Amino acid sequence: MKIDEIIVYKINMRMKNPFTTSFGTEHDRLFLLVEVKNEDGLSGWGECTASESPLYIEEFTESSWIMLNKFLIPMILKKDIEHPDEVHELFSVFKRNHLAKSAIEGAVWDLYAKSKGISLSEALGGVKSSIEVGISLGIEEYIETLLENIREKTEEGYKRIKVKIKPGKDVEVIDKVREHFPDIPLMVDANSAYTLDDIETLKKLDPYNLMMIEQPLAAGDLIDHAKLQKEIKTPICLDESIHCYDDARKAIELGSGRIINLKIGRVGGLSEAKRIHDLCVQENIAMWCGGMLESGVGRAHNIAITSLANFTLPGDTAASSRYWEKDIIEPEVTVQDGILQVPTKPGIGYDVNRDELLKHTVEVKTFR
Ligand code: OSB
Ligand code: MG
Repeated sequence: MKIDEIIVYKINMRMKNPFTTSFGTEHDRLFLLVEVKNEDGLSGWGECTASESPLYIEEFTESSWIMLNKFLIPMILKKDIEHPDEVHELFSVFKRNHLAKSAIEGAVWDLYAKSKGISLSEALGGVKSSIEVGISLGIEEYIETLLENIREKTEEGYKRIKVKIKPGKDVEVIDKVREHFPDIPLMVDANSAYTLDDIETLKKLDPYNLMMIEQPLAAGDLIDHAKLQKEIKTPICLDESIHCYDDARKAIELGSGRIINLKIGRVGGLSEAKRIHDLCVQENIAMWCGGMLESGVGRAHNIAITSLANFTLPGDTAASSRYWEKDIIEPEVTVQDGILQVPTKPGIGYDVNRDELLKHTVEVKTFR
C-alpha cells in the first residue's frame, strides 16, 4: 500500500483526575496522534504517548513532534509499504525516539489491518477474544483517598490493583492497604525511585504478598536489579529498563527481573513488541501490557497486543471513563468485571470521533 498522506495532531486533553507517580503529577495529557492514509483514502491511527515533560522517558511531546515532522514522516511519505515491519526497519537508522517511531508504525499497522479487512489483533497474531485488566492508582496525599480508590476499583471488578510508591510512601502505605484488603491481587510501581541503598526498605515489602514490584531502580540498572532480585522474594517487573528486544534478552539473562511490563511506545512499536513477546514465550517470562494514560487510540493498540497468548497477567488498560469525561473514540473502551472484549472490526476496531478530536486539537500538520 502507498502512504499517500500523513496528518499529525497535537492534542491537549484534561484528565478526570490528576495522576501522581514518584516522578511527578500530570493533570493534562499533551500528546500526538498520527493519521496515515493510503491511496484509497483509508485511514490508520497511531498515538504518541510522550508527555509534556521528559520525566518518564527522555522524549517529550515537542521532541516527538519535531522527530516526526523532520525525520520520520519524510522517510515514509509516498513510500510503498507491503508490511508494517518495513517501517520499523526503515526507522532503525535513527537512534531511540521510540515513542515517535511507534506512533507512525502503529498507524501503519492499523492501516495495514484495515486494508486486509482484518482486526489489528488478528494481524498481530492475537489469540484471545477477551482480556483481563487491572488498574494503576496514583500516589495520594491521604491514605483514606487511596483506600477509597482501591475499594471503588475492586468493586468495579478490576483484576488487580497497582499502587504507585516512592520513598516515604511505601511500606506504611502498603501495610494499611493490606490491612483493609488482605486478599486482593496487589502490586506496586516505584518508577525508579530507589537505589540499592534502599534494600532494607524494599525487603520490608516482601511479607505483603505482592504480585510484583515494578521498576524499583533506575532504567539503566540491569545489574543492580539482578542483585536486588536475589535479595527480595517479591518478583521484580521491569518497565523503564526495557526499550528493545536486546534489553529484554539481557535482563532475562542477568536475572534482573521475572516479569516484563511491555509498552508498545517504549519499545518503538508493535513489530518490536511482538518480537519481545515471542522472546518471553521462549524464555518462559511472564508479561503484561502497561499504559501511558492513553486516549482511546493508544488504548485500542494496547488491547490488540494484549490479545497475544503470553500476556497472561492483567495489564493497565482500564476503561476510557477512568481517564476521560469523553474519549475521542467510538465506542469508548468499556470494562465489565475486569474483562475487556477485543474488537473484531477491521484495524483497531474503534472509530475516531473527529468532532471530539478537534475540540482538543491545538495544532495540526498535513503532509501530502
Ligand atoms: O510507570 O506504568 C507506569 C503512567 C504514565 C507513565 C508511566 C506509568 C503510568 C501508569 C499508568 O502506571 C498506566 C495507565 O493507567 O495508563
Ligand atoms: Mg511503570
